[in-house]
Amino acid sequence: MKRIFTAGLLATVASTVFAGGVIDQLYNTGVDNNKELLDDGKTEPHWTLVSAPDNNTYTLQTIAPHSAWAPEETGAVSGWINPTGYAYSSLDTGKWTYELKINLTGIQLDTVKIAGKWLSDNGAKILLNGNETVFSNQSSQTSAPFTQWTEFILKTGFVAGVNSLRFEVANGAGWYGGGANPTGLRVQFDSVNSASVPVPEPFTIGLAIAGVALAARKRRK
Ligand SMILES: [Ca+2]
Repeated sequence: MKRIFTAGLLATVASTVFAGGVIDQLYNTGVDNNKELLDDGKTEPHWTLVSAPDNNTYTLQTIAPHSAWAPEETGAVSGWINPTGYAYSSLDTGKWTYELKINLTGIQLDTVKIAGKWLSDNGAKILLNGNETVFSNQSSQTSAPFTQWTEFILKTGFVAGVNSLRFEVANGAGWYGGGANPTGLRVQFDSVNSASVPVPEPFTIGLAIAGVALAARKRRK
């Protein structure tokens, strides 16, 4: 009897803790569907530009980085992107907002932890589902945002279903007092933790109930 009880419990555990919880849509900038770095001059497949200071519509492109930016190292798993496909394009000052949509259907929201880092020209802040996070490197509009990685860890603010992750890149005024100047973004996810919503199968629920019933009977004896 004790053996049956144990078996019932084990079956339940096995069915509710099954592996999964993979967040498929977590793509670095500049990579293909297999998360391999794209060549320069390709259409960015996952990130979109949702607002531009000049109100034009752009399709994001992979780019060879500007000489002032951190280079893409050998074996890089993320790449620079911008609205024109050319890092030296002079683009308006103001907010260039990049977005990645992340579907968390079937994921336990309180288990989600996404850690990564970004480079941007110029400073950017992260918004999750329209809400500002604490992650920003806009306090420095010098070279730091595009030469030194800024790290982030997102653990709260997720919603069931599709989530909006935005990097609001503030293109600063040109260094020589000019207006339009280069802008771009590079985002890299380094670690992701998440678990599936547990879905016990009816068969194992039955086994568990049987196990509990047997244990109760045993206790009465
Ligand atoms: Ca700039």
